[in-house]
Amino acid sequence: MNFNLTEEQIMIRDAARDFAKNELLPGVIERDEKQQFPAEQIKKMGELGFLGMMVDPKYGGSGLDTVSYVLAMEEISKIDASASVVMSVNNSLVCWGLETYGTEEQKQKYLVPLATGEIIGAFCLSEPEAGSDATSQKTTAIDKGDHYLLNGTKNWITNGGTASVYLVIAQTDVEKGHKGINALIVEKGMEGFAVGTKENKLGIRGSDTHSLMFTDVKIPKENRIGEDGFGFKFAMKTLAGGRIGIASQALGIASGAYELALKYSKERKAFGKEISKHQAIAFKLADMSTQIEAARMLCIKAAWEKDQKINYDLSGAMAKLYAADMAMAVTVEAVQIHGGYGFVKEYHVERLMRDAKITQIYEGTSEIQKIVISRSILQD
Ligand code: COS
Repeated sequence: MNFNLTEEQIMIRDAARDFAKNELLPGVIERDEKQQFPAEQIKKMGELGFLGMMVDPKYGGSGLDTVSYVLAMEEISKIDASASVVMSVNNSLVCWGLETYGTEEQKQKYLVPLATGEIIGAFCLSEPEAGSDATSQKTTAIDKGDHYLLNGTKNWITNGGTASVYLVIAQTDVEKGHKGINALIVEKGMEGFAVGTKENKLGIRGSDTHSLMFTDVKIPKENRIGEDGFGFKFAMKTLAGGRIGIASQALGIASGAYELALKYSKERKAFGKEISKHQAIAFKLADMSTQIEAARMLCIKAAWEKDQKINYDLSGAMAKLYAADMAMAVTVEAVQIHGGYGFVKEYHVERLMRDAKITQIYEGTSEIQKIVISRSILQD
């Protein structure tokens, strides 16, 4: 067993750290307040290869491993989780899904501009009445011979307004249940496709979350991913990797808040000494750093398994469950260590606390991760 990172992995982590400090930190509070999408910053992330990190260079990607992706996601998320969710969705869900299951034509047409960050993508599974219960899709894609006719609504779609390409999960044959679901590539601007108003959110407020409405949108058959009826498996496979990305986001949110709390605790004095010298605070920091390290190990293990082509459904779910719950707890403690300052925006930790909450909800709630984990450990 080797816990050392490679030189390349260290280089990627440091590049992401520098980028986050230099490019994402300025204006992060304002973007959160104004719900402003970090458009310029995302463009630069694309130029640096952060939006197609694991994609083969022949399709415009950086050709890196998943461990490097986890390291970069942690660094970006320490500073700006609104930017890191764009990175996670584009890498783990959209690029990975297309590269793994797309046709050569789909890869040339969609994956190349997505991996280079020329455009960004969105993954559309959740609906007003189907989030956790993902087989209950109400959006329909009726087979019309050479095309599908897409109708329905998708909810809470990250990159909903800014994406150019959308991977949409829809029901073609109700009688076949989950085996009658398809994944379709939808382009912005297709007739009958409308983007709803932007959601006003508790956290990750810089990210661009919308409902999407489809009314008789004609999707050519060549835009279906995989065989007829593969859509649900596609969603499950894709989300399994997505969970490693969101686990790393939660890890970064927690470690960002912890680093701020650690620094503050060494500066702030109370009762004649730095608060870090009071055991009540020192023990909080001890717990926080231990939990962060445990989450980091789970994230890296899941990433390593993915790189080794070992099934990572279980390790990814464990990483996401633990990291998300940990991020919520650690960010609350980071606010507590900051006292009154923690409650005001300038100190960043209140934002990180708000950002942490979504990691327990999207790409499978903590409860869904427990279903995945318990089914896996209980199967014969
Ligand atoms: N990889 C491949 N196939 C998978 C899979 C995975 N990780 N997980 C499930 N499947 C397959 C099953 O094997 C089954 O196919 P077969 O009937 O051919 O065996 C099919 O998918 C249906 O699975 P299952 O019967 O387990 O479905 P359930 O309705 O019980 O739901 C959960 C399973 C809860 C795991 C699934 O609905 C889920 O992940 N929900 C959360 C979705 C989510 O993350 N939503 C957030 C929206 S994205 S922000």
